[in-house]
Amino acid sequence: MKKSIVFFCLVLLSVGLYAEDGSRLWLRAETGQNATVTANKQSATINIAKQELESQWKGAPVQLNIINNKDLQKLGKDGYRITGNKLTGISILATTEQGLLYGAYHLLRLQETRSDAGMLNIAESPKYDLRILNHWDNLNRTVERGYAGYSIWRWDQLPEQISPRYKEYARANASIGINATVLNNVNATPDALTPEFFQKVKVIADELRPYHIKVFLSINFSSPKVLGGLENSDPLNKDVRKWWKDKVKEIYNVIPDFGGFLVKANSEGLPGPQDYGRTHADGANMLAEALKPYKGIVMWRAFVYSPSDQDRAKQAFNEFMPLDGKFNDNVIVQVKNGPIDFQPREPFSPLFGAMQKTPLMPELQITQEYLGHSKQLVYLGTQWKEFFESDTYCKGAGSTVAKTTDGTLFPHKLTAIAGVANIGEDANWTGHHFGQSNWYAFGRLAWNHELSAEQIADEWLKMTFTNDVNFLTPVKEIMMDSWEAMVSYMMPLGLHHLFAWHHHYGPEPWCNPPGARPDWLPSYYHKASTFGIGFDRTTTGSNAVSQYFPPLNEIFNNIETCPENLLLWFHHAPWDHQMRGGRILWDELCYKYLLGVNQARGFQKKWDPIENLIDPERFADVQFKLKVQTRDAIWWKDACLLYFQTFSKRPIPFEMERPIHDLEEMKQIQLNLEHHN
Ligand code: GCV
Repeated sequence: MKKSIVFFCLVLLSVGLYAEDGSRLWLRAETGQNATVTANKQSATINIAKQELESQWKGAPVQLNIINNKDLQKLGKDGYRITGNKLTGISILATTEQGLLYGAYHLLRLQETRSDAGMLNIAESPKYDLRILNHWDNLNRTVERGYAGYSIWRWDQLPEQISPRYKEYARANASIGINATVLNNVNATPDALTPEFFQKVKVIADELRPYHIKVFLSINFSSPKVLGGLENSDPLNKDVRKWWKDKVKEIYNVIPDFGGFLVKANSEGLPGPQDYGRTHADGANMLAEALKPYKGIVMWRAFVYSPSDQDRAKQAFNEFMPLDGKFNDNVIVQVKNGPIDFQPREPFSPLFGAMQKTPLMPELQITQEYLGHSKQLVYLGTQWKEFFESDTYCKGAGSTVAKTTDGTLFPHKLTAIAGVANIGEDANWTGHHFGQSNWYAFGRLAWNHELSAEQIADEWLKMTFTNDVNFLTPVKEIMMDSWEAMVSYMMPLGLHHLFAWHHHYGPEPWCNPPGARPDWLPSYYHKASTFGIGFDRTTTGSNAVSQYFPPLNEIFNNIETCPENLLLWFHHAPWDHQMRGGRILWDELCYKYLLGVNQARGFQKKWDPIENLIDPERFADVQFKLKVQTRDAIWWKDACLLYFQTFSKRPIPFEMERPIHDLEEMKQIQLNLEHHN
């Protein structure tokens, strides 16, 4: 009797211990190893590196040494060397404490991915100096375009109460090399600059500091007027300039290693220097001057457009190119990967490569605003690799976007990259278990954009789930195909912005509510007519192609040479346009939508057989979401094809699956997803 109770308790305990909610992310190594680890210096950061290794490393003793020699200096302040062998002993060497921390996480990653055998001789340094997350978290804890619950920043409890999540967040970021974070939404309120708020920020900064993560804030350009009671917020007004200097001093008194400001100005209705007839450079330089004595920086966003006759895709380039070279040296211009807005597929923004006298930092979107929210499995490593490897031709062939921003082609003082975070209070942090892979991939690519998307997926799967090859092979295939599949069932061939305007999840190519801004409506982008479909950005259209360097401008301009995956981005093509594979455009469009749907179905087929290889909780969660993904892929296909068919007036090719919905039925769907949440 007693024995059975003990057994029952043990079962309960093990279920409790191993219940899987995804909260441990990719940091699931066994603890309690008691490895021998020594260090030649002490600090909070080195102690973390030591403790991580002591509790997880299963090999011979590890030495952590700070050494200042030329070889290590070449690796920069975040770089490190790992030498030795897990059977005889390992040395991690760096010039700084953070170098040792990154080296420790590297060694543990090798162990967890079974790559730690043999003699190690590793030298690493990051491609970008600043690897920063942008949280679009509001002070009331809602998250703009966030799909993982409320903000992890508990502003209501701070500064008194400290959530254990802050440390876990810092640890996860440090483990992939992320070294900075912007805590609040770029759609910022002046309240983020009050003394009370700084006390809350200070507590978070104190929690993140040992993990070498710097804290930044987004600011509202009107703060001097709204918060300070000044007459205006004109950047050339000396009272305004003084207000910012005083404000910055106040921040640094509380947080001495504060990073600086992220600014969205004169964009989507937010205030900015243009309200006073000044330029973006005037605004950015005013803030840069205030931050300079403290080594703070300004990240000024180039995401600007306004409803006008000018193609939205051209506007940022036209506004920022004349300002090239006019920014202070502690300003960096933050540019979204594409010229519109994180669409499923965009060409790279033409500012990359063109703006040569100003450092630019790419902004990627980790949160899946336009890529299925946290309902769909879409691995973005492949999308970001396409972006990094795109050739701008600014200095001849091979001038990739990566090289224009990482200091290779233009040696600026600052190099940086930002990712819009997908993190929230959900137990699994990102809403979808596979959303974690995008957070992970952002960190790894920010460290080294030359890693392949496949290697990153492989690492993440091994650390997050299992090293079992029967799991890894099919699931890696799902991840590697997932982005392109989603492009196919949502917006193939360069189509973009076909979303319902308020929630950006489902299809509404017909969307046209009274009084809406034209440049927020799908018809502005797809321009479907009885003649054809697509946005004419050629020399005879909006001429956006001219913003790219030769020969790319000519390649994009010519319908015969334009890559077919961007055809309808650059061309308004007739429905019977002959595609390279032999089909006419309409048939190809039908084929692509169906291909995407079939791939989504394939993901379900690949997922189900791995049931016994991982825990039942995460298996079932992902299985359920893959069902939703396939269902919604069919919704996208039917809605778009039935709608575009009203223009093409052609049949769905007879050998292809027929729509299972009616257009009117599709138009009735109203998702109850909050705008901006
Ligand atoms: C933070 C898009 C999003 C907005 C976002 C904006 C931006 O328009 O829909 O929610 O606002 O981009 O990047 O500033």
